[in-house]
Amino acid sequence: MEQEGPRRQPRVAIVVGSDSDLPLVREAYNLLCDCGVACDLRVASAHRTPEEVAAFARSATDQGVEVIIACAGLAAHLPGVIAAHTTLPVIGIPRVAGGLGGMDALLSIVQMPPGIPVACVGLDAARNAAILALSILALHHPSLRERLQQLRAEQAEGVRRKDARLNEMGLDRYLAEAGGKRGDGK
Ligand code: RP5
Repeated sequence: MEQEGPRRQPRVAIVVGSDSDLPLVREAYNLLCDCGVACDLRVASAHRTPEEVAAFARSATDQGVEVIIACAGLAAHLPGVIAAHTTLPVIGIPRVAGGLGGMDALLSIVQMPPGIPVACVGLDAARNAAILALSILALHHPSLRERLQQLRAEQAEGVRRKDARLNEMGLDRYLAEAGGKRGDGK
């Protein structure tokens, strides 16, 4: 028999290395809030405010946080440093910033040395970070499992709508109407 999940509200913390990362994580924040997840937002830098990062990560479990999303650009050690101070799952979002087009942040997050792993979504992939956090939370919060299924169903319906519209309008009219807005999966 399936076990009852905890009654408390699921909780995620989103940490950004700079306030310049905030526009990128807005979609993750909004999606999590829409799903009824309590979402703490912090600006804390692994190199500019290392003490705050460590204090946040060490206290996160006691604060009821179940998953941490950490976004940073350039030499993006924030997710790894947070993971060093907590056993909670940490999802890194490598942000495209600076002259290397995000490759620096991507490798900093994905290439964690053995022992302290972090999950890594694609470049700027804030929505995927939120969905992955929901999947982890859904292990103990059955209502989020249903919400994830609903999100997938809506996504699939969006693709079907586009397919029908394409076949109704033809390629040129479809592209003119879409005006470059493509690939959001909605
Ligand atoms: C990283 O450096 C931050 O996460 C940000 O993505 C990048 C640039 O920071 P700012 O110079 O905009 O504060 O630490």
